[in-house]
Amino acid sequence: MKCKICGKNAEIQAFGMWLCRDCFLKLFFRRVNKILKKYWHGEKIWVALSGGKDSMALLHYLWENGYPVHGYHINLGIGDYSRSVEDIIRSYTEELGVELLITNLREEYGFSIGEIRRKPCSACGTVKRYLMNKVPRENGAEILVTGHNMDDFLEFFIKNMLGKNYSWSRKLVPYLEREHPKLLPKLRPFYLVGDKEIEIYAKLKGVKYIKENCPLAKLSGWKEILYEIEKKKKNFRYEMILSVWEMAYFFPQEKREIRECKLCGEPTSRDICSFCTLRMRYGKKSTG
Ligand code: Q46
Ligand code: ZN
Repeated sequence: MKCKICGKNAEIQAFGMWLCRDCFLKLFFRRVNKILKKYWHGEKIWVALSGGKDSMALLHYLWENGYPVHGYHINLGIGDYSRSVEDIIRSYTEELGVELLITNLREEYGFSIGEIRRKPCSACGTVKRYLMNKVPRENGAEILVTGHNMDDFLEFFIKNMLGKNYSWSRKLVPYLEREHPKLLPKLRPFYLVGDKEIEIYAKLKGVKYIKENCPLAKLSGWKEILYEIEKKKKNFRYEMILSVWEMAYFFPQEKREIRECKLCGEPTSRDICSFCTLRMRYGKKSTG
């Protein structure tokens, strides 16, 4: 096979065509850079690192392209899985020379996700939203960058439509502005690239990441369906995400008054934030 762009030998099938290594990397860069160029204006970046391919590939991309990047990881306390994740993040950030900050949920707040029997993923979401905003902000972050990718957003979009949670789709955009002085703006540079493209990028660049999924993860199967459609409709995912991006602004914005939690002072729409509620139930009672 010949590369569709330069005519050299092609070994990669991505972006709806056969490509050589260099042309693949150029196209990947173009899509990620499109988002960064539009929404990044020199702020200090903190990447939320889960240890998976997306966040680790993002860390590599930002590091290689000279962004002022720092890493933040939460050890969620999900048995051996969390130990392996922390090890790989520590060694990879050290290899790249990127500053890393880690919060150990059990040691610092007295509970872990592995101990929560009822809906651990919902508690995990609360913990991540809270700490990923609070800890980097307190350490000088001006923007929080996550590895959520095109396929994640397409999956969220389908689920929101089927569940009639239309207003949730308002958030399915590459950049979320600061809603409160204590809430970091959020940027998703992988908005225009999906699992497949990131996996190829990670392989070509030798990115280190954890291959197993979290043992508590339940896969919905929607991503496989998207890839099945793409076998028949070239560029389906890319065209779809461009529509979601435009469409998201038409959905009604959720009206919520943001105040400060009476216990910890972090932004919330209630008197006591969901994180403090979790902590009171499972962990240390102090607010320190
Ligand atoms: S939410 Fe659930 Fe994930 Fe948390 S407990 Fe594991 S699967 S890590 S994205
Ligand atoms: Zn609180």
